[in-house]
Amino acid sequence: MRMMDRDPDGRTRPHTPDSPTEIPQVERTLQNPEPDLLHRCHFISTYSPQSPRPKSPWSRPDPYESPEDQDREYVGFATLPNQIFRKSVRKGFSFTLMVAGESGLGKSTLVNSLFLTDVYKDRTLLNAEERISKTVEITKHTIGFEEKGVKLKLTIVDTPGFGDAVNNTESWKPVVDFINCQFEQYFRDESGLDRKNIQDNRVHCCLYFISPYGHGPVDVEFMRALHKKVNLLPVLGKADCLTPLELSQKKKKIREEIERFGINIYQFPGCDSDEDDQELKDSVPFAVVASNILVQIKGRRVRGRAYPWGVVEVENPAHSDFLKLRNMLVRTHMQDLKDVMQETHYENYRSECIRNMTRLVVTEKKRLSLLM
Ligand SMILES: Nc1nc2c(ncn2[C@@H]2O[C@H](COP(=O)(O)OP(=O)(O)OP(=O)(O)O)[C@@H](O)[C@H]2O)c(=O)[nH]1
Ligand SMILES: [Mg+2]
Repeated sequence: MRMMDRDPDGRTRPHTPDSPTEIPQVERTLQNPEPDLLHRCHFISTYSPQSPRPKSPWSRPDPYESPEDQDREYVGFATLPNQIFRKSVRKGFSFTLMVAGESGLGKSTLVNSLFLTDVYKDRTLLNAEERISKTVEITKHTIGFEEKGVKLKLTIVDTPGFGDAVNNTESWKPVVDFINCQFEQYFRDESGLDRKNIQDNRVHCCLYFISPYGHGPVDVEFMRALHKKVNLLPVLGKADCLTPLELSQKKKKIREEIERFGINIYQFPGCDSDEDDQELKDSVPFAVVASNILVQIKGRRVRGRAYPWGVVEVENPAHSDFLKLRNMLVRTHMQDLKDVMQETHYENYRSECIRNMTRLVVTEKKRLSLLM
């Protein structure tokens, strides 16, 4: 194996395993093509649909390429991140996203919009509008994506919305049970003999939908039941129902209540700069608009909601925080969400399990010693 690269002037420097061309620039090419749901409408829009090209965190893949490095001698461990990168790409990535909240707030529609695919395409329903129907039980859909050679296995956990029953207390219970069940399964598997083929279905993030028309004690109760078990991100569904002023007032009120009721939502650890981080924090709860319909505006096809007075474009930052949410989930914080799940939520579950098991063993020992 060649370990050293030779510069044109003959000096050697540590071999960098990846060439820049191998580094994926995340640019979407769909494996699952868009369902052709074209609705023809013509409205004026100044918005350009091109979202900025995703930035690679590996913008300098060769850590020894700068001219000032050429005169120095190195051992070569600055290539370690590249080695991890190569291994991760080979293995592929997985992510499990859950949606929860009141019924009819657009949870199922949003997950379809987020990943530019039809999560529910296996359903045999009549037309595009009916493709997503009311969610009546917790469902899991797994989709495989590939972008620029990077594989992602995405699992969507859709939960039935609450609010239809007369009594909505403990509506969070099935959702919490589901999260616990995944932890339990993982705990059992990782304590077993065959740890190579563990199916990891633990939930990395839960988008909790809050109604634009008003929120109440059930939302607080629901979020408090979830916040110590999962990375909780509140979102304001159907944000097109609010004016910009109403929206900012509503967001402020929700942030205050989250603080007042001691709800621990997912904390952004900081990404490219603290400014980005602050912007994300100020956007909570993300105000989202979702649609499964493609609308034609001045020759462009965009995901949107067509009203008699105009079109709400899902991916237009002036219309909703949809892009901010998706960028955060996919481009900037996916790995952190996974780390926090593993290091905080799962670790809490695991230590609680071990404490309970130890307690049981001690009690049993005491009981046996009394019998003797
Ligand atoms: N105005 C508006 N309507 C939306 C939006 N997103 C979805 N809808 C509509 O709201 C209705 C309910 O959407 P769903 O995605 O089924 O809602 P849900 O939260 O999954 O509902 P449950 O499965 O009953 O919990 C559908 O008619 C959608 O077209 C949105 O952002 N704005
Ligand atoms: Mg649904």
